[in-house]
Amino acid sequence: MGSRSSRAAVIPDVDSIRRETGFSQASLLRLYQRFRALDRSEKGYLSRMDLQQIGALAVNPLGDRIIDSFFPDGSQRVDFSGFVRVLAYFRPIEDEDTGIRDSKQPEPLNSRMNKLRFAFQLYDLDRDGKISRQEMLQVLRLMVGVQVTEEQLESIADRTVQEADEDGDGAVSFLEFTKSLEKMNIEQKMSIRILK
Ligand SMILES: [Ca+2]
Ligand SMILES: [Ca+2]
Repeated sequence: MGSRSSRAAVIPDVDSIRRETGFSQASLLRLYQRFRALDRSEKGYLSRMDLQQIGALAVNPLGDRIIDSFFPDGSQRVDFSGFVRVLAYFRPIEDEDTGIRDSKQPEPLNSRMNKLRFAFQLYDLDRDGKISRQEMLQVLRLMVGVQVTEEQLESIADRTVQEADEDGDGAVSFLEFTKSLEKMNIEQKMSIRILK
């Protein structure tokens, strides 16, 4: 047990991962330990089943969809950098992030806009850039409990789409999505503390 990764240097590509995700060395080290603990059979990657052990995802109604996003091209394994890249969207916005940023640097993954983009693609299953009434209905089905009838769900889906749909094409574009969530504290809702 003694030799088990106590230094960030053991993490493959640690510097580029840190630049891309904004996680500190210390956080990356803890995430790496978490990654290795989740990887119970020491495969060097995580499967869908490994990720299902994460409590914050298990209790999230969209947990399965979030887990899907760890496997963007249909592969069934995610390595450490892929794991951290998704988690970076959920990184709480800390005080240190509000400081002056080099304008040449890309927008951090946990910015409000990137969190919104990530949330949007959880809805937009067919990736056509719009949330259709049907896609809205599918998300509501996951989020709302069994006490709501199908008919009620359909009317909630209709109303939700109608309220956000400014150009009247019957679907919610990303821009309409961001506007409809303007008043919602997405930064907080899209923050999952994976580290205790
Ligand atoms: Ca769509
Ligand atoms: Ca629209």
